[in-house]
Amino acid sequence: MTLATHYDAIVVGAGFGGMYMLKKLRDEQGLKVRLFDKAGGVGGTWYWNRYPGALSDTESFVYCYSWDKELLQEMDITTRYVTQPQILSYLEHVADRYNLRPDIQLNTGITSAHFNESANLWEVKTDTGEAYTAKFIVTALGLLSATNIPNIKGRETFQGESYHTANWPEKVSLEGKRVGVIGTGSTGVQVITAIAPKVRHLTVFQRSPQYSVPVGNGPLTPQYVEDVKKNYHEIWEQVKGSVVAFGFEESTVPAMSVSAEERQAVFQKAWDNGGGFRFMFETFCDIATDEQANKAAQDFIRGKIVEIVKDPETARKLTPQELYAKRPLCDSGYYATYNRPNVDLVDVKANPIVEITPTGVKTADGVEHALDVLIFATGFDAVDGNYTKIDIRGRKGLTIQDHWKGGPSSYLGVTNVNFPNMFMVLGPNGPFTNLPPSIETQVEWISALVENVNARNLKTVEPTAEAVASWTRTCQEIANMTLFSKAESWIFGANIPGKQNTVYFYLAGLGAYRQQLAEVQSDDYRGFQLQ
Ligand code: FAD
Ligand code: NA7
Repeated sequence: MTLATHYDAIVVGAGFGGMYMLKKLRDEQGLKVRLFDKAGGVGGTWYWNRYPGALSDTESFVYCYSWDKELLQEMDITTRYVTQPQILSYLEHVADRYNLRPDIQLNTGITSAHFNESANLWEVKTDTGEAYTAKFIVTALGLLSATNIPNIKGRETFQGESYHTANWPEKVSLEGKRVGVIGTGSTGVQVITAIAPKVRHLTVFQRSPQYSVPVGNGPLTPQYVEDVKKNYHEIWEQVKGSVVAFGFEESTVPAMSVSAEERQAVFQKAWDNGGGFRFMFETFCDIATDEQANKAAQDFIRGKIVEIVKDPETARKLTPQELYAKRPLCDSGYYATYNRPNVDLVDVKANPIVEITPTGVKTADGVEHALDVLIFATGFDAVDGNYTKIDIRGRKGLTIQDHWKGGPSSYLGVTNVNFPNMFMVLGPNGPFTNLPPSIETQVEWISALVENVNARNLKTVEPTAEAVASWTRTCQEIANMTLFSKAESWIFGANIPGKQNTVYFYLAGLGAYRQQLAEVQSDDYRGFQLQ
């Protein structure tokens, strides 16, 4: 029997979260740390999602780490948004800049993590047959990372090429091919818009139509970039005190407090400027909370769809009638894509997919849509999806699946009762924001807690059951104040058949979240059992 190698801390996931966690624990606390990722490279989301059109819809200047002041000054910001290859190369640069790679083990999936109560250690196993122990484990598994491929009859029989957008191979040629895309979420909107001009024919299988506004991408002036770099300190202060952390001030004006003409002008300005979160949160303060305000935004976007899409029947199919309360989308000409002669839209709510055949997709009307390539832009088993794939066991062998059978829970989005010394980056009921600043917030807070535990020579830290229950209740109460809880999307687990439709986020914003963390810390880690 070979003895398990011991580390002070094991980190899982080499995205924004895991890499910063490795740096903090190794370089600032001098711990012996090993980071594992099943991917063949660093980057997390941006390693996996290489589909055409993949772009962060957070603006470039705030889709990065804020902690490396020199890197912020060195960054080559040229366009308003950053593409997948740019973000991947940024994260690869971070791995090199901080010499993280020697402590990162790629192509290694964590299959189990069991807490040994007598030794107060995590026992970790990998899909490469290795065994490790560690005092701490930090799971930075990604909240949009476990892919969702719907179980459509005949899926395995398809003889053409088939890809999920989040598992996109290095080189795929779509030129001259008949391509089908299932899914019209954020990813579907991006991939559809990007590939339509290249493929011979594109068939889009749409289950739910989407509200989307222009992204407004384009080159930035040197003056703009200079101003950003000069003001980075203030920018991050604003971001970290704001709600959605997207780098703009959220509006404080209720939509119905202004005249219809003014409202229209505000929406038009936001439409012309671009950005999904800006449209939802910078225009008025109550689009996500008030039905009337929400309807005003819906009506505006519906009006745009009719204006843009030439064929009335296609426009009708593309027009959502539901609340505007999913993650707000933005695009580079999505609706206009349907004016192209090589693009067809199939409404699979009215005309469901009955099966995937060796040569295409068959719908209920009996039509077989012939395809060379089938793309699944069908999203993710979000938030807890990667957790429940691992055999994680806490005290008394409690599995994470059993622990979360009433719905995923946490204290502060980072810890769980019965799972001592385990910390989650972007775990259930963490903030719903532009994510790098939230990730940083959590990593820094976890790092401080680990330091505290070690400085006091403690064995374990875990929250109380009451603290977890209270945080879950708080998240539920906040969610109920928003319209997001009334829409069916991954934000509430509604996209996966059989998944708990419940709260998965703390929706009060990053500023409020940071305040909660700071209070808990200054109150000697209120809600935690330190032993
Ligand atoms: P990830 O980057 O998801 O990394 C998790 C890593 O964990 C992965 O590499 C995975 O391989 C690894 N892993 C998981 N399970 C295991 C296991 N068992 N063993 C070993 N390794 C494992 N956020 C924004 O704020 N703004 C945006 O505009 C935005 N756009 C996005 C667009 C797309 C297409 C997607 C998919 C996500 C987007 N996001 C966006 C969210 C994005 O996921 C986060 O911003 C951020 O990249 C998450 O970083 P992370 O380190 O937490 O997780
Ligand atoms: P999303 O937003 O979950 O979108 C997935 C899409 O796939 C959505 O249109 C779904 O329709 C559709 N879908 C899922 N299952 C099916 C089946 N069985 N049949 C037809 N259509 C289906 O995932 P994305 O990847 O686009 O975006 C997720 C986040 O990643 C995004 O918010 C960014 O933050 C990055 P539905 O709407 O459920 O009817």
